[in-house]
Amino acid sequence: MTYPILYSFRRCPYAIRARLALAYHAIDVELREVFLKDKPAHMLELSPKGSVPVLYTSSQHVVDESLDIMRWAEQHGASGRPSLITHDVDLQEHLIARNDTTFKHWLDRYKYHVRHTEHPREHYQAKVLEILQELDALLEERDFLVCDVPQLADLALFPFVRQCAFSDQKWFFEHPQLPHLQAWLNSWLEHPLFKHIMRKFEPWSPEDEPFIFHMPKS
Ligand SMILES: N[C@@H](CCC(=O)N[C@@H](CS)C(=O)NCC(=O)O)C(=O)O
Repeated sequence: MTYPILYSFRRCPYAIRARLALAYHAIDVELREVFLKDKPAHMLELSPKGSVPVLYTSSQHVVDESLDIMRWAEQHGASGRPSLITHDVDLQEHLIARNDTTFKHWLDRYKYHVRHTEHPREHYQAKVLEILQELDALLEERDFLVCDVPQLADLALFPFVRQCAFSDQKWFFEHPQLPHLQAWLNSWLEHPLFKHIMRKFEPWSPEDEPFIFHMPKS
């Protein structure tokens, strides 16, 4: 049996969302952990832009955008779990697009404020807070961002909210205006699928035996 190959980097939020979607749909992959400073030649042949994650499917298609990998997983699921695209697609698209543009922009400046001296750290923190508060307001009404069951938007945003929270855990987890988002983040951090996909692996090299990363089947 041939498995799709996934070039991934454990801590990358884009790779985390891709691995989460693959795990949710119980799709086993040949995992190749990438050392970003020394990217494998095969990965660069497949996708010269050089970002992770990259999925090389068993039918030899290259999927090199994390959201496309998530959508590919929707089509190739083996878990019998419900689709992640059943509710309010417009809201999901809006949340994901804003996450990947505006939120990511301010998150990078908040995390690396030492390099972005145009504004003090508090300015960047206030910018991320505006969006975090909007997410919190959504969660006041329901268990997940879009409805009462997990959707693609939850999996897609979670690694970025996690990164933001971990930039200053005390500030995030004690912030009085983010109670619902704190609970939502905690439930993802404790989720067995997240724990599974965050296992640590050595960077792959071409001499290695294929490592098949099996996803939980129920
Ligand atoms: N739009 C891409 C972004 C992926 C991305 O930027 N990944 C980062 C790691 S978190 C990367 O590979 N950067 C290239 C590098 O660091 O050399 C996606 O959604 O897959």
